[in-house]
Amino acid sequence: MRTEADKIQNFIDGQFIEPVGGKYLDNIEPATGKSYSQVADSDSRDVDLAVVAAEKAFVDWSCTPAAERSKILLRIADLIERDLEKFARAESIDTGKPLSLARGLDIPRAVANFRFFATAILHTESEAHITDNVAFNYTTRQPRGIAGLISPWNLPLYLLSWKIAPAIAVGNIAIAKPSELTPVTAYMLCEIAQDVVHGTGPNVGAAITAHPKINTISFTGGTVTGRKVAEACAPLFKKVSLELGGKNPNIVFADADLEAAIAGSVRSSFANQGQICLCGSRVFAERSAYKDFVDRFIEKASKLKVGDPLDEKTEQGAIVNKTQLDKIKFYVDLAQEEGGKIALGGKAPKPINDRCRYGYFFPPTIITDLPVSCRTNREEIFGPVITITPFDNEEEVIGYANDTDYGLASSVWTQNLNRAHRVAEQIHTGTVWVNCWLVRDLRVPFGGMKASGVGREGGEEALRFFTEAKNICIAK
Ligand code: TXE
Repeated sequence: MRTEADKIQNFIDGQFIEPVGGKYLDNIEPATGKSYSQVADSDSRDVDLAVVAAEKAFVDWSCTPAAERSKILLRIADLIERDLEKFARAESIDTGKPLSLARGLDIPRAVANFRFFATAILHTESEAHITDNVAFNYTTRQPRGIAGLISPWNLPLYLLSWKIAPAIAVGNIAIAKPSELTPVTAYMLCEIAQDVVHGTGPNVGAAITAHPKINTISFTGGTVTGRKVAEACAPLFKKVSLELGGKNPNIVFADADLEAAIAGSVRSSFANQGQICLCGSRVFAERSAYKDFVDRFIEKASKLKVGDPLDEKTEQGAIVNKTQLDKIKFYVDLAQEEGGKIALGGKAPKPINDRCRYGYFFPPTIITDLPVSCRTNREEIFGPVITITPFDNEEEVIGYANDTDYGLASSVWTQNLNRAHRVAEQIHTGTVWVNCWLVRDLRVPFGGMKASGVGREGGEEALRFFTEAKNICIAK
């Protein structure tokens, strides 16, 4: 097993190799602000090499029986699980997330992703359609070929495995491009899996989206980058899945179980320092419960322990890099200019400890008294900064919830079942959670509406995305 201290090379055709240009980027540990390894700064020449290797590998892999492919994926899951602690530690160091979160969520979920798709391919059904006395149709689903998988830094192995597992399960070859900010666990995964080309988005990501032989692109990242990916793929008619940003509403009605709503909302606001696309960054509380909700929410959030990600008691780790930290600070300043009141947090904390003196930390921050349509309430901050706004009735809050370019996820807290259905029906998001947050069944469709993306991942949707349907029509 590779360790986090290694020089991170590309993995092509079953071997670790130097990037063609011989260049490397510093890999910074967010908790310390210091470089602790080097990552290949590849370019289109490395992508070309990966494509040549992928074309060769596709010949055998696409013909490997499903039961064999399934066994290999299950073995990958077992190996990650065997080294769970090593993967979790590497993920925590690389991203700044609390070790407990990497151990409890990121890595187990990567294992689950491989197991899920390993077994899913054993239970698919083929379609047949009989056209009266005229013809008999059957539909085959073949692997598409080479899939380019571009993933972000917030949940590195979790999101990469969410793409790799279905892509290879159905017989494609995957070329992965992990975020240059968090390359380590993908590097560790190379010991057991496919082609990985490391480097920046403009150099490697763009080369993948432009390569004519990579006909399938699955991308998770920011909306601005998503637009560039879509622009690059459209003229080449690539099949594209885009999972982009969110500005997710979290609606608390006065009839909710407030204890549960507060615990769930604090979690959805600040998990992974608010750096999950599904985090609920706009909280709306019904006016009759508003004051009680805000007071108790602040009390609970103020107890979250910001600390060294490697400390077992830490609940809030470091922000991924300086750029992201500066972005968070910018929005906190903007919120105040827009009339907002900082009810909690708002300033970088004193040094956590000696090791983390130069790390990128920011505490849970709550902003109240902002107009619903201001920039702070419309733009994705992607950090531990949320707003809380009162509302008077259902119709009003549905309007607020939908008043954004994004449409990824939402949460609704109420004990009134009819209301839950009514509101869920009218919110424009790909996922609506009622009285919960981040409950994920791997079989359900996952993705966003509007500027939050195109297409769906998960379960059957992913198997369909990574295959090409062909109908064969035979006259009777
Ligand atoms: O993400 P990028 P960044 C949001 C969040 C954050 C903002 C920017 O708001 O502040 O995006 O973060 C690769 N062609 N999210 O800049 O750039 C890149 O190398 C092809 C939300 O880190 O979108 C990385 O592997 N690929 C989000 C991946 O795209 C390109 C998670 C994502 O990076 C590319 C992360 C290009 N031209 C950020 N440019 C979520 N929804 O989960 C970059 N990349």
